[in-house]
Amino acid sequence: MKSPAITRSLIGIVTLCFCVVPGFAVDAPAVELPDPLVSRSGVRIGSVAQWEQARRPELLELFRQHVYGRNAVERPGDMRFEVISTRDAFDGLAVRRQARITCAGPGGTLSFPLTLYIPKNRVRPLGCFLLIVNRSIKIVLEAEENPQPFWPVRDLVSRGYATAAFHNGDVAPDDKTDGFKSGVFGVFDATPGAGRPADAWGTIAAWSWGASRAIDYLVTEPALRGVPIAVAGHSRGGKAALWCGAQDERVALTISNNSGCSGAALARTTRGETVKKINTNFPHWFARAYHAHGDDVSRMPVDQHELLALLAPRLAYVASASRDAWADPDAEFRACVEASPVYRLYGLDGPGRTERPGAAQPLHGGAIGYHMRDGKHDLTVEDWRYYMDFADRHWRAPGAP
Ligand code: GTR
Repeated sequence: MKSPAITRSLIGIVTLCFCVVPGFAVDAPAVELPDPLVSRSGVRIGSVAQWEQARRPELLELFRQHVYGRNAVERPGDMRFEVISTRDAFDGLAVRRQARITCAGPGGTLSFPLTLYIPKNRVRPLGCFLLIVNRSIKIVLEAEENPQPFWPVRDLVSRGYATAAFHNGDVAPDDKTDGFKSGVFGVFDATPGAGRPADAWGTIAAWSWGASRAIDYLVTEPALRGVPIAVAGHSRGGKAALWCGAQDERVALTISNNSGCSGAALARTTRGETVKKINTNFPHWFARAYHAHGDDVSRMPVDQHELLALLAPRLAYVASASRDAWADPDAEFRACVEASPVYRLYGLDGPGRTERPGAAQPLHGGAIGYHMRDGKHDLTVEDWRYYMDFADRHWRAPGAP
């Protein structure tokens, strides 16, 4: 527990941040946020070693216990990859590989497809964007003949990036009536259905797990050797991308597109979707323990800026949309600001300023990228351009083509 003195000084600091920092709306609620650099026992974290050895594992564990749940399995012992087909795509701009990832567990077998495009215009791709697709599966299946802005593969490979995608429903169904019987739950959960522990993993964690299994395959692909991997997701897919990046340190850049509540948006300050609403509408997304926090989020031992902090010192990117009040752009941006002290431990900057920029003013100078896109809740070509600009800045060697 925090001592009263620490609590008082935290209130002071947070109040100062919320009321004095220019650009923060004065009507923003003056709430106390948990400090990513103060451990549960009240120890102030002042070094990378303390962060990595004590506080980071503590926060990961708190997110498991209280929010996303504990995975029933990490990398399964019995897992195999098959390349089903390889051919040219986009008029020879890229090679398309169709892979299949198969895992076996006590409840049977889970097998899901992964579609990968590798650009042919470079010796080595600049990076590889792995997208968790939470909309129509046609986005993946018809990426060439009926391309959607949600996954603009031609744009990505034209700029020298590899990109891969899988459909979330192939790993675990987005279905509150399923009772955790299908997909990865049916294969690996020891106690399916009603007997699940309060910290058993929810569906968001299952999709994050799927992204990590996709990375298991991607790192075996010779054309991607040494290539940095980004994990991206939109909305519920963005929540899953963040939880994947927080746990899986192979992820060099984690992209949250309009992830909102239980993604990048601070639970304590949101004026959009709340913990209570999300658990009522999507009771299968999180650990059952998370439901208990709906009535008083101020008692949660974590908030979402600490999820972003778990990505440090790796790159992070949070994007909002101007007409997406449900995801609350202010609460998303403020989480970036409040995660920054952890990046500073590594000598890195967060988004680089404390005032949320307006539309079309991307912040790409620090280790946490941010932009506001004019428009509604969506993942668009404009968003992707900003993600590639940010990746170019960090991954393209100076002076290189
Ligand atoms: C909404 C949900 C959000 C977000 C969104 C989406 O209905 O309230 O948290 O996840 O769905 O995934 O598009």
